[in-house]
Amino acid sequence: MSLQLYFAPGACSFVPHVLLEAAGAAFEPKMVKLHKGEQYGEEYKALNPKSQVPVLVTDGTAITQIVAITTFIADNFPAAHFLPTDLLQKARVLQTLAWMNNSVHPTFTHIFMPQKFTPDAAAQATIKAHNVQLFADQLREIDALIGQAKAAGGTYAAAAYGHDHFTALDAYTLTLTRWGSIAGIDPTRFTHAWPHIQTLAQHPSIAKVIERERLQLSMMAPA
Ligand SMILES: N[C@@H](CCC(=O)N[C@@H](CS)C(=O)NCC(=O)O)C(=O)O
Repeated sequence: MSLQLYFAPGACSFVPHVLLEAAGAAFEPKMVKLHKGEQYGEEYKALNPKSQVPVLVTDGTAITQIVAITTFIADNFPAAHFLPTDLLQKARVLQTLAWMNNSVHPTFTHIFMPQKFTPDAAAQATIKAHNVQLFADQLREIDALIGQAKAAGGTYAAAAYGHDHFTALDAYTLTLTRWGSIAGIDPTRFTHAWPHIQTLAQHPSIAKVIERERLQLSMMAPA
């Protein structure tokens, strides 16, 4: 199986990027420069007409959407235990992954790209400020999930659902909490998620992706 992952540094594509490394998959990382608008070029739009990363190309066929891509990776690399085999546990991991992707992630889009939602500059400032509050609440929910996983004696987020393995939930927690720091939400206030992310960043496969994407875990200026 040939695999190419189209990713942008620091974007949500970090989630499948880390899963592929953690699975030990042979894949070709293909960087897309979102700040240069490469996603709007005809070549990229032939791959993903929605002009977004990530895209996983497998044997010439493109798959989009994090939930679909990470499920595909989990199914192809079962030894990595990225999804539980128990159907109830699997549904609960997917319910939280879907929430991160369809609710938490778009909140940040309202902060980072308010111009997508209105051309009015004053309204953009209102949208941004409102969504910073929403995002902080959502990050608190994620923090509580990690707290639940740890209280259950687990190491990884999905331990909250009885599946103590590294999953897309951990990778997304890192990405969303890091994005919070871009929005001025201090990640150190998340007493479960912040230490969790720092530990994750030490794992060789995750460290490799952090290095390839040249990421800092927190974008807050040191106090
Ligand atoms: N629901 C989509 C979200 C993808 C998405 O929002 N990608 C962003 C980066 S995090 C993007 O490519 N944005 C480029 C743009 O909007 O121009 C997924 O799961 O793949």
